Amino acid sequence: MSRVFRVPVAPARPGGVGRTGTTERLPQEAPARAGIVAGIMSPHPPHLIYAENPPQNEPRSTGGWEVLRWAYERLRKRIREVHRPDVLIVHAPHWITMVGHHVNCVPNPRGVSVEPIFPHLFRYSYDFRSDVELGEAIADEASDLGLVTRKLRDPRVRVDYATIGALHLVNPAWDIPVVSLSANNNPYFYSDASLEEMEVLGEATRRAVERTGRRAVLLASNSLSHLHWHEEPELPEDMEREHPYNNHQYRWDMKLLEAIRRGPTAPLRELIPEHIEATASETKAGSLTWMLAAMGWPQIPGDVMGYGTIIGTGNAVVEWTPEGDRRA
Ligand code: 2X7
Ligand code: FE2
Repeated sequence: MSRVFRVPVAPARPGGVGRTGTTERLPQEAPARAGIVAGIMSPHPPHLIYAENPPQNEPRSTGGWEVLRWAYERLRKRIREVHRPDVLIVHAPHWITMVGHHVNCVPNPRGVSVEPIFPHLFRYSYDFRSDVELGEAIADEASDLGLVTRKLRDPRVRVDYATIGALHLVNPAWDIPVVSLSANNNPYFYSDASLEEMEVLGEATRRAVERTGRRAVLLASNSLSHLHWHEEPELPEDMEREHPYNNHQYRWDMKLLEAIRRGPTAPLRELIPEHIEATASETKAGSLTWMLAAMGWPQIPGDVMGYGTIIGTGNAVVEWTPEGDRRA
């Protein structure tokens, strides 16, 4: 059993991660380092899950958006074989809390998550374990640093589709415990109004991960350029209709992604708000800034594993590995 995780235990696969979050290492493996071992930009559009036809999602499809889904397939392998985290910490733009930063401290969230605009694509039954001890530690550290925070305890609150979407796409087995953070956001905020607070939330996250000795992977669950069609093709996965909303949006996504690929991350501090201003980017909700801040704005490039549009919005799967530990 992992030395840090304390929820009830279910059988674990050799060298893998058990249903309720236990991690069994193969005997020859070196002990895993604690801390934030990777940050992933993990976009959540419901189309990606719809296209995959997992058993948890009711609607059925004939596929679509393969290039992004193949990027997620490669990422899943890296999560299992290289990062091997105790916990996934996800910040998601569609759990909007107008007052304060909320942390889901419900031990076993379960229910059906429905995408309100695309309910015909996403009606997903979820059932997962929270790492409550770490969630509470993040909320406490954030509070100590001056943020308004709240620990969600009500199991009746439905988990939003951006949290479920990113978690499914990164780990469809759902066998790694989760900490889910809300986006303290307001549609009337200016484009970069909440980003400063995300630096603080990032710092609080890092402190809590280190204090509790977790090995954590962070997920920034956001799309990039965010203008999208208001009409859907009759077959939602008709790829003939899928392309960038316009070239301006696409060029700005490429500008951001080229800077990410070049590294280091520090210049992104200025570029992210400019990209938001130019493209109505979903990074406005702060997920990406939170994640990079938690990693201490590392001096490394990000690995852009894939990019594609979804109803015209820009989406990239990107991995940062702060230790520079890119085995396999
Ligand atoms: O939430 C989303 C998104 N971010 C992008 C595209 C389509 C649907 O939902
Ligand atoms: Fe979204």
